Amino acid sequence: MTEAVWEEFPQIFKIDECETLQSEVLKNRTLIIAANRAPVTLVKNEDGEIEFQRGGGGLVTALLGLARYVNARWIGCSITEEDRQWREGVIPLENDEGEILVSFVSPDEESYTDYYNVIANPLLWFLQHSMWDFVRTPTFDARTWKAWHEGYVKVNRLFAEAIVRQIEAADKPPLVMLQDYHLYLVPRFIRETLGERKPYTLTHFVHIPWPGSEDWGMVPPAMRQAILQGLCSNDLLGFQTREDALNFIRTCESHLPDTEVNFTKGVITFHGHDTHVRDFPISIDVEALRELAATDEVAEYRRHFIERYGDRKLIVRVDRTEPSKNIVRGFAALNEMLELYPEHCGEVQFLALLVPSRMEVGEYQNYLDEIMAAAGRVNALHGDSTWEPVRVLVGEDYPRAVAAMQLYDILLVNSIADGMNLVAKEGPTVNLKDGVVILSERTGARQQLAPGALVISPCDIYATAEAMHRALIMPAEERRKRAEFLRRAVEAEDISVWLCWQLKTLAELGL
Ligand code: GDG
Repeated sequence: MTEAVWEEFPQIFKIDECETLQSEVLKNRTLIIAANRAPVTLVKNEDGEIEFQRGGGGLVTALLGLARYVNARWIGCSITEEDRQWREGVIPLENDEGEILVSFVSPDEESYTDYYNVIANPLLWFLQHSMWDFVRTPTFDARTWKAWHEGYVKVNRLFAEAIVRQIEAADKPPLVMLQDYHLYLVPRFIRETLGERKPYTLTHFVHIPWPGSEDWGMVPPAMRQAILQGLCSNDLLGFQTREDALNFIRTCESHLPDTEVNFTKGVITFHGHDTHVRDFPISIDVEALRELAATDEVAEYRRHFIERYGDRKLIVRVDRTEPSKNIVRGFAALNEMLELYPEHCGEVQFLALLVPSRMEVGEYQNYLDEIMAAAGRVNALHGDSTWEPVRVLVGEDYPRAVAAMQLYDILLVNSIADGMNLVAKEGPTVNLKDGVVILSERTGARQQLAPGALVISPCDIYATAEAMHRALIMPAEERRKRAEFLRRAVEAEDISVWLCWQLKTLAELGL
């Protein structure tokens, strides 16, 4: 690592510059956000009335923040009966800063299952996270094609119809901000319906990796081309990293006939329409996270962890129970580290905080079983009556996860593939111990954080074990410098920067 790493971080956008951008770009616009998930969770109270809770997370906070400047609507897909009943309503923003209209598209249950549980997850998710095993998966059988036409295409059409209605009703040219891999076909359906009849701008941000064109070559041409044509109907298309953006352009060059691509300018021209392709690395709401980290609830968990694990060095991971997060190899790396360096036996504690995820998908149920078995193996091989090297805590508890992130000596992020990985940004933001981050080179976060982290290749269990050992014996000064780099890198580009880059790009391109 060179000294250049420790240079000052330029603050990319000042807060007031960001606010000016938001109000300037949005002042003559209507804003329409569309994402699979709405920014609210609806629950029935004791009187049978539906109440809402605003969703957490930086993305919701940042996008809802835009509603301060503009008439805004968020369209999501109904998931529960309460969503279906509610259909549409106004959500007030925090601190009385306006409101946002939230509405749902409501596919029938079977269409939703086909769209979400057959095509989006696992098919697209698995493809984009390099999780296919080509000898056995994927298979595109009659069931898959039915799910495509009667699920994915149908739900994308429902979203497009809902957005078109809003564009038609708008008194100012709408800016439509589409989110993620659930909605790849929506932009094309919108353009096919509206043509040039009304002015509007379509942007789309893809939160997950975009693999190389060879991987897309395994998707049947009709499906592949529908996805690429869909995305090439956007005006501005954002990815997490430069490599994802370049991979997308390459995929269009290889698989979308009649396309012109310009790698230098980041422009794809398809049937006379220009799509500008950029990377906008997503981030976290630093201030909100630090506020949460300072609460009594988090402090209580912190006390509990300190009491329970005493002076042991903590290796922490925080993930959904998601195969792409590579949890099993993480335990294998701990096992290898304890075999190579037995002096750490009894001195370290691996704490895995896992949030159950997509349990209705078979692969995910099996993966949770594999995780528990792998943890049990390490404990059986190395543990004794006084020390259990791995503790797995399964459950949804964000304050508990934040407390663990405050206390790690090592944060392990070893994903096989990850669009960004927000845990890699949250950890250094709240950590109190100059902890070391071991970071997979296949996370989007490595684009910004690599110089401060110990970067590993996710399948290389030996390198991961060596990185754990290196972190455990690292001199305090190096730990401090690395932790400071990571902290400042995240502070300099938090979630508001993600949003401002997109708005600035729209302004510069005159979109
Ligand atoms: C997708 C992409 C991309 C942790 N425990 C709980 C909880 N968390 C928080 C984490 C973090 C978030 O959930 C998970 O975000 P990640 O980025 O790590 O991973 P994905 O869920 O796969 O997110 C990813 C992201 O989208 C944004 O674009 O970075 O690459 O895969 O903030 O701390 N949240 C709640 N309860 C918990 O117990 N609610």
